[in-house]
Amino acid sequence: MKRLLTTCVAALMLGCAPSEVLYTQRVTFPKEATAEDKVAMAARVVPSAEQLAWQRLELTAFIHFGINTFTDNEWGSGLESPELFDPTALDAEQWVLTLKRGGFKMVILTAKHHDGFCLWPTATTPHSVVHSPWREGKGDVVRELSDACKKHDMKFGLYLSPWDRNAACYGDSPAYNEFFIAQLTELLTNYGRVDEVWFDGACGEGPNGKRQVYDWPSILATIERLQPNAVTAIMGDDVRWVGNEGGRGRTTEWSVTPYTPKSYSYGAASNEALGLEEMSSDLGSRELVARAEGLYWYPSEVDVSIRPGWFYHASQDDMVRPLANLVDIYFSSVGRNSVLLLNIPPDRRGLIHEIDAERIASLRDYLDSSFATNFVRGRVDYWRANEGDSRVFEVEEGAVVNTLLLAEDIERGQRVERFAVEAFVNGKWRHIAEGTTIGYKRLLRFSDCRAERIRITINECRTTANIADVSLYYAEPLHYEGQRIRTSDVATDGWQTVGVDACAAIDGDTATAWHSDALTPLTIDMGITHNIAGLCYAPATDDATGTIFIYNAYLSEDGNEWVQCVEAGEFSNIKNNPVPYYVNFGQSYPARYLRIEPLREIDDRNATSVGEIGVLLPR
Ligand code: FUL
Repeated sequence: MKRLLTTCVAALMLGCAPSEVLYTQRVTFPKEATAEDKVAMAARVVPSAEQLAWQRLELTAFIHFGINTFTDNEWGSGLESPELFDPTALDAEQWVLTLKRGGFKMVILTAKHHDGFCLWPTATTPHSVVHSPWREGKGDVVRELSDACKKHDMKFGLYLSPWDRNAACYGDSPAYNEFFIAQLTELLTNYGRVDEVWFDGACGEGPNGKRQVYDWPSILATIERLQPNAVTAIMGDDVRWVGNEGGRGRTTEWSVTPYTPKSYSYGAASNEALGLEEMSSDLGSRELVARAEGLYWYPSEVDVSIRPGWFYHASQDDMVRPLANLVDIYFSSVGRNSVLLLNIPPDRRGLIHEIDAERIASLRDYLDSSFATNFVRGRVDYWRANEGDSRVFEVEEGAVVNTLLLAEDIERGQRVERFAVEAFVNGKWRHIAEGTTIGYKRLLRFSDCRAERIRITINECRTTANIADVSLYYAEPLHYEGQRIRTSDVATDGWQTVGVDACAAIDGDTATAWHSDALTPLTIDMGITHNIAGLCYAPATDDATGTIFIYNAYLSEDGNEWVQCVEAGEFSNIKNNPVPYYVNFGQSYPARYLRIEPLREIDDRNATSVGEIGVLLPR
């Protein structure tokens, strides 16, 4: 975490204009600054040393592991018994070695998720591994993972959920702040070096829930005191959430942005004044910079899971992302000026599942072979490029290329706003690609091309740009036919909806959806009786309005007498991660009819939508 340096740092650096002034991590505009002045200053905001080291990791891994692994939930209620936590073969070295094989440089563990269960023997609450049967209550997952990281030279980070559904003091703001800081202090004191601290912004309390006012200045000061080299993510001020959990960075991704960290006292007001949210498509254009009062180096982190859920669910073993999808995610995260934070959740044994392990190893092999040979001949940099400048690069004779890598020297700021790429083929220049921002790294894919030369033109930039890398590669095209998403174990042909016309909810296609402008129950008649052990709910993909958050579910054999199989169930993280949810009832029931009754919509709107609803059979 780099402190808020309000002062500017004069830097005399190789290749820089002698008087070039750089602003580390933050700049506040003088009152009289014009739009042009602001853009010129934007070009000189640079990362802190910690942010730069973090950016260079490129591939980092999340480990979501905890009580949810044993209850099959995505968000625990906080009422789970610690007795449930009992991995049979936990081996943190297997995690680290598997991730190393995949090329990951850091691993971030959910030391505490929203359910409040602590994976280390904390003195702050009995709700921890101490009261679990695992290693007879003497185990410590944080210790085992930090030891494995040290042994195998892997960086180590911690996720500590601010929202805590178990802590009795949550909502009593001073008491919980003290409790939270005590937990943080244990984690940052007892396990050696910590490189990233991840504070999730999620909170599902709803309008009548507990309201906690976090003491962010004290929380961030604790990290600064105990782990000054760590970056703080999401609610912290070093690393910004990209704004989705689907693996997508923006094609225009500015690390220099007026978007203010939410943990700052003035963050909410400043973002509101500019109309900014983490999800906004524009976080750094000239227009925005002109309206801002200051800027931050606040780079994007793309967090996404290798499976639909963040926690391991055996029912998702056949939904591990295929290689082609992981490669697309790599190109749309690392290749779009972001760090990829890929979640690989250990199973109930406490091991990374064989399928996930194989998948990340093949990702590594694919990336290694794709980026093994750079076909640009001679110098591969382009220093001091001004607006409108072009430079030609020679390509190895006979090489077929389809991937371009560009990188700015971000130690001198992020400057390029628009560029074009041409290839000289058969005696003619051909336009092959174009883009907006570059930043730390930009990867562009284009059709196979036997270029003799390529020409890079910087069409627009904030000031003289410094391109540190221009490389060309050949990456084997992969065919991705889309992941098969199973939403029902029973074929839905012949099903009907009762009372409402909602065939889009049972047509076997998650891309079509049924929408209602009220909290409307949906009843399905499956035509014949099956033994039903669970349900699947896929949210609408065309419009999130109406996505169910809390619901009841009922089954019936005859459509008159109903058994309630879920009471106030929760599709926990569906707002951030709108994927199909699979709910096991814990027992099976003979039923011909299924009814889902929405109780709360994700944003408390009076609406319901269903992309697809299906049933699960006993396994
Ligand atoms: C979200 C959480 O609610 C999910 O459970 C997960 O931890 C993800 C990384 O962040 O906001």
